[in-house]
Amino acid sequence: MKSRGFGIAASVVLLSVASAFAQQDKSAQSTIHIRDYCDPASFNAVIGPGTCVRDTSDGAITFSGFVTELGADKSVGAWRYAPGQIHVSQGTTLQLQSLGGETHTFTEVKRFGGGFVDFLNAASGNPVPAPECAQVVNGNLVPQPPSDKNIFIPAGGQATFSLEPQVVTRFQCCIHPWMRITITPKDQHHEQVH
Ligand SMILES: [Cu+2]
Repeated sequence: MKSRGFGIAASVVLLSVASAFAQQDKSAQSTIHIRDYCDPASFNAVIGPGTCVRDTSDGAITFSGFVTELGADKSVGAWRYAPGQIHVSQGTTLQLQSLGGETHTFTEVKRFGGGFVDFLNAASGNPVPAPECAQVVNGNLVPQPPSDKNIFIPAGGQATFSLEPQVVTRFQCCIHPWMRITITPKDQHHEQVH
């Protein structure tokens, strides 16, 4: 009798664990789109072949248009993570999907900063690189190698990122430093503080 009672209790525990997992599963994925609007002809002519690979049937921004907007705004709106801010449940996996034509990085940083391209850092007002993006060696920017927390995503590419629970995380592109996203846990207390 004793062992049967234990068996039932154990089954109940197992069932609630299973349903907790099922519940978590439902909200455990969040899709982040990585976007740009590069024009292959002009980007590849200026930066090099293969820099931009995309279908332009819904339009494109030329390299000179990109530079003009960057100069005026310190950012180019069409180069972005979408959304740029999310609240997630515990144990969420990010599904990263590039809808753009250039390579971007999805890099976890402690504080937002510049990336590893001098010109884009200067033009976007981020003179100091985030250390997770680049090291400065003899005055030159040396990109950090790809890793689990520094993911290089090619045009049209996909990747996943498992978030640590209960931690605010910040990600940026190490090429285009204005591409940023802040991810906040849903039950974070500081939401109620202000
Ligand atoms: Cu980028």
